Amino acid sequence: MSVLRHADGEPLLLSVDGGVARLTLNRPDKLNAFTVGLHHSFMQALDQIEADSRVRVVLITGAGRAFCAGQDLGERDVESEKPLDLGANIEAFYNPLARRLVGLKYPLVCAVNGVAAGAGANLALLADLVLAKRSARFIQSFAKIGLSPDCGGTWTLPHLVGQARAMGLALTAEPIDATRAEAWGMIWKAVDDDRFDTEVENLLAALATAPTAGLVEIKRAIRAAWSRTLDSHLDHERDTQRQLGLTQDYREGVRAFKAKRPPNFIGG
Ligand code: T3D
Repeated sequence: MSVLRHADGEPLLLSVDGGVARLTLNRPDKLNAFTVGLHHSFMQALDQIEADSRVRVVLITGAGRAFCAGQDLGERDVESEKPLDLGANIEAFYNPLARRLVGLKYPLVCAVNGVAAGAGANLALLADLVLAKRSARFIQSFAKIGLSPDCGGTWTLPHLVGQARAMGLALTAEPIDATRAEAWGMIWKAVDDDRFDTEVENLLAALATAPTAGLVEIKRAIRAAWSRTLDSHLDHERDTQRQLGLTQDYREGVRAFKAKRPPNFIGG
């Protein structure tokens, strides 16, 4: 395993092994809440991941009992008379982060190992696949502190669960547990706590040995669908299939099927 950065006190850990880039939010005492330092580390880690040709899938998870409690409120001096420009923080950190995560070429998996609140909840909802421990909760905490969801939450929530449920979650800040989040289509799977690590590893191993070029096009097409008509999307699907039909992995997949043997995909 190659550990690119892994030092005590680092707010974010990154390792790359077996095609999987693992990002671990690492401020467990503060439930992995976002600080400026964590944001900077995140951007550097994404630079490293994007430059690493070994990577075929990206994982984000949290250290300790939480996934992420959103913005570290300790960084906000609400006693000072000086006005706070939260928009500047969103512009500098959360929006670039959201855009980079959504734009990642390879499948992005979030393993929600515990509570995900505020921007932490919405960070998870940007992933292509979200697995959550059954004991985990998602909380749109913003309404409790006079804010409105960020990190894409007012976009992802209605797309994922519909307006009524999005409104309910955001206006009340009621926690939703992982079982219900799965039932509502907000996440891919709620997994029993004792099976969670195994399920996450199985999923990562499957994605890291899958025909990567195909997965890249699948996520691109599904994400692009939100802003396209069916008619133009049919053209996109034709072009994608033409391109994928030229890959070694397509030939390998069909050969393996015909030979009744497991495929050995190279990723392109
Ligand atoms: O400011 C901007 O830039 C705008 C952008 C905003 C984005 C946002 O994310 S706004 C929303 C911010 N997040 C929240 O409002 C969530 C606050 N946290 C909570 O509501 C609860 O902690 C949880 C429901 C997430 C978990 O509750 P519980 O009972 O399991 O844990 P706890 O005891 O509340 O927290 C444990 C520790 O983590 C505690 O520290 P301590 O007392 O042991 O030293 C707590 O203060 C700390 N912690 C939890 N969340 C945050 C935090 N510290 C700083 N910021 C946090 N967000």
